[in-house]
Amino acid sequence: MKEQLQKIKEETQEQLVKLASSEELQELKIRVFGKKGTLTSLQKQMGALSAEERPLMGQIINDVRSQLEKACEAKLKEFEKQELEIRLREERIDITLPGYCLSRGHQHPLSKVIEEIEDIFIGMGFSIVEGPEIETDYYNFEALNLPKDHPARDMQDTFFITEDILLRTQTSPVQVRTMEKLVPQLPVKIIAPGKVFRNDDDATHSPMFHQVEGLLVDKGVRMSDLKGILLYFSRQMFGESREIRLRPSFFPFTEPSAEVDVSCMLCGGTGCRLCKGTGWIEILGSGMVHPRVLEMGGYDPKEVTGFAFGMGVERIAMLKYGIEDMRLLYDNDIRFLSQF
Ligand code: 2NL
Repeated sequence: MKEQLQKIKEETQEQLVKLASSEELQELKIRVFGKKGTLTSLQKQMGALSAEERPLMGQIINDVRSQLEKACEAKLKEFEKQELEIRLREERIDITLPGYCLSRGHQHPLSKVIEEIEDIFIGMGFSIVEGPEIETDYYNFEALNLPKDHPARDMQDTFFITEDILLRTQTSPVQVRTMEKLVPQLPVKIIAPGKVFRNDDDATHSPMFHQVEGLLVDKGVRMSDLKGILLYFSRQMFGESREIRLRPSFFPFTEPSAEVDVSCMLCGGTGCRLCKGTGWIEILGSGMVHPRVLEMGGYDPKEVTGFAFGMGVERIAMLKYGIEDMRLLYDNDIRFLSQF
């Protein structure tokens, strides 16, 4: 038995040296100390020994067992250290590597233009007001002096939801609502930006587009105030050297009415493809608020006067950035949008 024990000890020590991993060590431990392991089997044979031999043999086997266990333990520590070193080497994070470039989002060109317009008018003391996109016939037409038989009320231009409810065709209803709220306070000095809806869709029209309207109501407001404010706006928006001109026009909600041209931002007024040789580009519609509209807002047209104007944001954005096709503003092609 002693010889057998010696053999187990030597074999185990030999194998221990050759081990390549902690998994192999685990297998070896099972082969030696396991239920059917070599050392365990030897201990089981002790029953065949005499009563005198048994304690002595037991002692020797236990000594060998504890020696081998210690050796295994040492080997395990060695493997663990090795494996940790490998992992540290393989998983090391190089904090000097450059980071990934995150692509930052940015504003849509239309949002930028709306904010720019707002900022210019905020600088002149105007407040920003917003209102519902779904409106009543009253606020969208009636209160703006659009008689029942006016062509602008036609089904062809307006998205009706019911006979009395519709998608607003301009942001003027917001301004009427604001007058109602503020009356008799003065001045009413507001900018109303937002989405508007008209029933047409082609290369130059979208069924939804954006408008910014402005309204100033106070005692003694004159056409020259309108012209001064629009000249300042045009120069802020399109450059200090711009000039403007007012052309007589017609809107049901203003009298007199004027369309406003700005000297061409491409050629400076000498005539080019953009201004079709005229040197001027139309940017907005305006006028003195019609007395009936003031009345509908609750103000007395004998006491106060006002001017108003409205511009299409898409048109302003296209002129400012030289965009040729309005549909580019709605296609959401990031290659186009990221240029602004
Ligand atoms: C255009 C012309 C315009 C107005 C809008 C307005 C609003 C009130 C009273 C009177 Cl509450 N007028 N708005 C006035 C003149 C022109 O828009 O071509 N827009 C794109």
